[in-house]
Amino acid sequence: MTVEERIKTYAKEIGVDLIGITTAEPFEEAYRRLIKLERKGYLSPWAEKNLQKRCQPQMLMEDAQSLIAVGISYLQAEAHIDGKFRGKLARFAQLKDYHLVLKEKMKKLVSFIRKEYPEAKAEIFVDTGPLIDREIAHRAGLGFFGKNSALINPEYGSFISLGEILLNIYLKPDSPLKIGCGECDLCLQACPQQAIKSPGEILSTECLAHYTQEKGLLSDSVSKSLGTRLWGCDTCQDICPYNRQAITGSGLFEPHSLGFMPDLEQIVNLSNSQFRDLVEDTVMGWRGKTTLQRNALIILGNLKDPDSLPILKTALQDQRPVIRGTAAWALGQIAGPETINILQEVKNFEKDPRVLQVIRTVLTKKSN
Ligand code: B12
Ligand code: SF4
Ligand code: SF4
Repeated sequence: MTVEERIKTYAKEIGVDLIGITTAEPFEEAYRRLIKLERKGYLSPWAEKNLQKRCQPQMLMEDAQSLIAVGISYLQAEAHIDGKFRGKLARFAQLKDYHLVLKEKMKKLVSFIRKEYPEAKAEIFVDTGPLIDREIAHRAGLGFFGKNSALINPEYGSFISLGEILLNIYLKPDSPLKIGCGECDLCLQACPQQAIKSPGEILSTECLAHYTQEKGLLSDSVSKSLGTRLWGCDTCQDICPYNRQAITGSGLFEPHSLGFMPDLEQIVNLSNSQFRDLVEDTVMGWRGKTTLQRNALIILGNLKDPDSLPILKTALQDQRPVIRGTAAWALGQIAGPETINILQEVKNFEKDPRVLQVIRTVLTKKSN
């Protein structure tokens, strides 16, 4: 067995579903694509701003020679959960934080590599690093770029989390796959925000996955578009034929304690210590409690069920303007004179101009 074969065999033994190797040469085509997308204003505010750093691994390790790309499938059976007020989590949010799982597996891989190359330098990246995970995975042969911009593996589909190891040793590179979406354009049609502007080009700040993580009050139209999404959006992946026939992986990711479809009342009432215990080891932890609770209130508005009035009334008394404003918006979605009376009353003592604006808009709409 060659050293590359030994590394790949070991990776499979520890549960890594996909592994491939590429060089640490600059990603020149990706750089040109990023410049074009930056000019169009499509890039995410949360990704590394220095586009050269994103595409030149040697800016991160001067003598870098190779990149090992890994992918772990998070496709699992989704159990249906009964209960009135439930929110939908995108698949990556249904399980414990993938960053931790991938990093642990890649650390094991680095230890394995160091048995062969004791002096090897290695840097591990998952998601939050400057490099473009999908580009590395693509060049290392893990999959192709879908028109929804996801990295799709022909067997595992696109519900795979990606990470990479940057190394200063030479490993024989793999080749990219030579397949694509063909004539299909189901994801472009399915996107509720029309955020997929053309194949592979996402206006990231219009994507619902972005909005579920964006802080602050959300607009009326975005709030409605969120539907029952509590965190993330899988619409352009759920519709993809490659995911319908995808195989599941080694099942490394464990579900977290909030369940597949969290109880919205529980989310709205989370104390700080409950948030720490239940949410911080998930991908929903990084934006803090308020953003998650705001999303839960939006869903209650979209569900339009008068039984949620007590939850919304309590939220109107919250100290945080984002929570009060979103509760007011949600109340506005529920028909009936009671909601108007509640909002008329709070209007008299509300001091925050943004919350007052929401209340006035709701009351104006209701009186027309
Ligand atoms: C910022 C970010 C976001 C932003 C912007 C996403 C975007 N598409 O621009 C927001 C918050 C919206 C987001 C959403 C999601 N994200 Co995100 N995100 C990132 C992050 C941190 C940077 C991505 C980035 O730079 N985007 C800019 C664009 C231009 O680059 P790109 O999306 O990577 O696409 C490149 C290639 O795929 C290629 N390309 C894409 N399509 C095509 C088509 C053709 C024809 C060609 C030639 C090339 C090509 O060009 C791009 C630039 O080189 C990466 C982690 C990382 N460090 O890379 C995760 C990452 C891309 N996200 C991931 C996931 C899982 C998601 C969500 C599915 C989460 C969810 N369920 O809500 C959604 C999917 C939305 C979507 N359709 O892309 C995974 C993707 C895994 C996979 N199998 O593809 C990543 C890799 C995290 C990880 N390590 O696992 N994300
Ligand atoms: S994740 Fe949702 S909102 Fe974002 S591009 Fe895909 S379908 Fe559109
Ligand atoms: S839905 Fe169709 S066009 Fe979109 S990524 Fe999947 S195969 Fe490609």
